[in-house]
Amino acid sequence: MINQTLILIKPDGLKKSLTGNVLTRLSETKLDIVAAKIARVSKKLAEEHYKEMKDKPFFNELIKYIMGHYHKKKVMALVYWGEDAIKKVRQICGSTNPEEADTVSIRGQYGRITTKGVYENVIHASTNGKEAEREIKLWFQPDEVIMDIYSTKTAKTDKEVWVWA
Ligand code: 3AN
Repeated sequence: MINQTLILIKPDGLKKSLTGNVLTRLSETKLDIVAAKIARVSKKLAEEHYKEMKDKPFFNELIKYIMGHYHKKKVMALVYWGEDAIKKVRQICGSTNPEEADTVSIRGQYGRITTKGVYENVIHASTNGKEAEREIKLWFQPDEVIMDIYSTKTAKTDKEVWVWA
């Protein structure tokens, strides 16, 4: 089944200069990159992204971590598209807990658990199709994705836009 998935190279991955390593590992999937950007993560975006984890004891630390309080204040966000994209990417990422992840997976190779108990696992990848849609729509606007992966509509706004001077 063809599908798409949101990937985030998290602040610890950027701080450790792992972007190239992670993208090289992901290229093993032979999937297509259809969107990519470097983004600052606001509290609002972080809380929306991790809204399912709201009741977890580590939620506040998780929000600080993804916002880059402990590393660089940026993430790299990408959308990968192709046959079984969600499954293939999750497989290369490895389990959530870096200590339990397959040692040759991205999280197994590069992740760690901090003394505060936060999993710094370098990469995020969508869990399933529903989550992928929610996350991709949260992180990207339609014109930032080079394929028509979800239906779109035109809307009138009176929003001020930021343009080059
Ligand atoms: P995944 O990212 O593998 O889909 P989720 O969605 O269960 O995992 O968790 C989201 C994030 O929350 C993880 N990437 C990790 O950073 C953090 N996390 C999950 N479980 C724990 C835990 N038991 N202790 C600390 N941090 C956790």
